[in-house]
Amino acid sequence: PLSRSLSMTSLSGVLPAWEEDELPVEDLLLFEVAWEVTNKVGGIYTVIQTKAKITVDEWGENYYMMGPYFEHNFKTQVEGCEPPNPAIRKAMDALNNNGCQVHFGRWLIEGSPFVILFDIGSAAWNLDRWKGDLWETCKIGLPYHDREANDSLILGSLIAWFFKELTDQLGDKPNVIGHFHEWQAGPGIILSRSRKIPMATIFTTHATLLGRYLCAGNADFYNNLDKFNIDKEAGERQIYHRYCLERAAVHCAHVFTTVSQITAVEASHMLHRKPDVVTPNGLNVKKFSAMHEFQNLHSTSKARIQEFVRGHFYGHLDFNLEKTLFFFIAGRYEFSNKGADIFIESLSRLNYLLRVHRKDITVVVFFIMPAKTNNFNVESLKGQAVRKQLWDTAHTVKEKFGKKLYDALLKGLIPDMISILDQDDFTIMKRAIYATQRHSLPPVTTHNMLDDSTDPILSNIRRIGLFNSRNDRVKIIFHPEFLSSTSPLLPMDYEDFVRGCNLGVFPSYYEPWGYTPGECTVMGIPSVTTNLSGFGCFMEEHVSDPAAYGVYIVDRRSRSPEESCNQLTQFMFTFCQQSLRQRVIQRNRTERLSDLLDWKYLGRVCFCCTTPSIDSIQFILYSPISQITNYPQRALQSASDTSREEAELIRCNGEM
Ligand code: 1S3
Repeated sequence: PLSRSLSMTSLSGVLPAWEEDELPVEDLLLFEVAWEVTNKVGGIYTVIQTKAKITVDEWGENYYMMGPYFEHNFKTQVEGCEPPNPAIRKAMDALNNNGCQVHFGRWLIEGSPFVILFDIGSAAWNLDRWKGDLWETCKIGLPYHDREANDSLILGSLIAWFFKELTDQLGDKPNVIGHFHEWQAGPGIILSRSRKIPMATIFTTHATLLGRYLCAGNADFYNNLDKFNIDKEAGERQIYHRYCLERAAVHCAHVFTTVSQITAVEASHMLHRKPDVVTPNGLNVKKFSAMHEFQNLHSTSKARIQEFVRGHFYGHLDFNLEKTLFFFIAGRYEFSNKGADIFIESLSRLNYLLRVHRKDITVVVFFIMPAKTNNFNVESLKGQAVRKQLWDTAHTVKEKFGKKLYDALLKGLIPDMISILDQDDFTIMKRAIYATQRHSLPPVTTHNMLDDSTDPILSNIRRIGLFNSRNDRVKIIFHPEFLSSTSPLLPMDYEDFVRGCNLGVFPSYYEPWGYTPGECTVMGIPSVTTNLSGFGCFMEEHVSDPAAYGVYIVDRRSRSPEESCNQLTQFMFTFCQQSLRQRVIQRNRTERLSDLLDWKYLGRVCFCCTTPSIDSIQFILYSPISQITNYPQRALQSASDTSREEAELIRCNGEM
């Protein structure tokens, strides 16, 4: 199963051209190293987690993921077991016998990949010595106060040690590939290469440190890529040592990859190496047997969001929920990098447009970005309690009403509907209604914020004055915590929540790829992205009219922030004017794009294998899309396949 056909010709200047049919690779071992293996921090977790299934399908027991061990993560996500490969067992034993704990198991996600997890704490006593080794090797010094950098050195030292033990075990033909992600995995590749461990290495960057910092600092980044004095910029931001780790890792790798063309250009300037190949991020796309099933799921999830909104706006529920659209932004809380700044500004303009044009549409906008909080606030919890109480009251009265009506019908009478209720029923209903009175506006945030007065989202909401007042057509709910199905407030996981929304809005300025709009797409939910995000550029390249498929791309590259804001406002205002029917058709179109993002295509691996050693290098590559046969792009010739859309629409009845 590990023999594959190759059909690649030439790829880039540094890579060889080849044309072979079968490769004898049964004993080839692939190790994927990332800080986010079993440990969710950001987008890299999504990459490795969604890719696991197809990688395991292809590599079977020759594929292993490596990362840091955290007791809680291990207990909740991993099933411990014995490594099937004796060489791996021996390499682990060598570390364990020297007081550094290494754990093995299957990660309980789709594909159940093997994971090898290294306990940083158990090896921390080596830190000073390993810092010395790093300095001797490449003259990079790590300050004592940077915990993240120190931890990455401990992880990297353990991993390089493991690879040394493993390749010693494997003898003449080690056949080992290490694929390292992001700067935190950098020390592992630097040390493995400097110790001349016979293995092939790949380094993938998902963002550059300097790119992220410079963009967050409001630099005109993309117009000045070639002008930055990068050493100086890194030094001024006190990340010089991290930047050195990142740059060294990039230059040590046999193959350097990144996730989008825009980040490839950035890396050429910020890290001084042009990536050998761009590997766009995919998703594990689930197809339903019934075409319209995702529309039904939208309907069910939307009803759950509506329930939450009923509670949150109790006493102020003077807008029609059937004419309410749900928009959201979600992700790592990087205010301007993720475009929350222009989103808030555009919401203010959208509110104005909806009011002056007297539209009866209301837009409820969710901000799902984790910030420091001190739990849910009382007002939000009370809202859900009040809603529940009203529901219980209605239910009690309904039961009594139904029973009396039934008795009357049995006697052949049609009773006077009002007289069927007695005084007690009216009393409990009045008390329930009185309980819904409130003297404050529905809260903007669902939690007690620790930095309430300086928080950028709240500060900007205060500036534009969108406080959920009755006249506002745009209402705001800031949920500063990732969603969870066990939450007492909004008990939905992220996927269900996305399915229930109408539009995801991600107007990022700095976004090497950007999974959020892609996740919307595969669930058939339209979204806004930008031409500065890897995803947005990918869609522009592969779909002739992305907006027709519900992918709106804001131009943040050649327009001023003011112009981008206006464009975003127009996208949202136009979206608000769509009829229910148009939204259903658009969702069908959006969902049709999902194949483009499937790892089934994007994860196809081709490789050229020679006897591995430092001198004769193995290359492992994802196919560039242009070389994948049957890439579904060809199915997207026309956005106006009306007969098919009509048929799909007929199958989707009910409120959407
Ligand atoms: C990074 O995570 P982020 O949200 O910090 O890696 C992701 C996976 O490649 C990518 O989608 C995202 O744009 C990057 O920023």
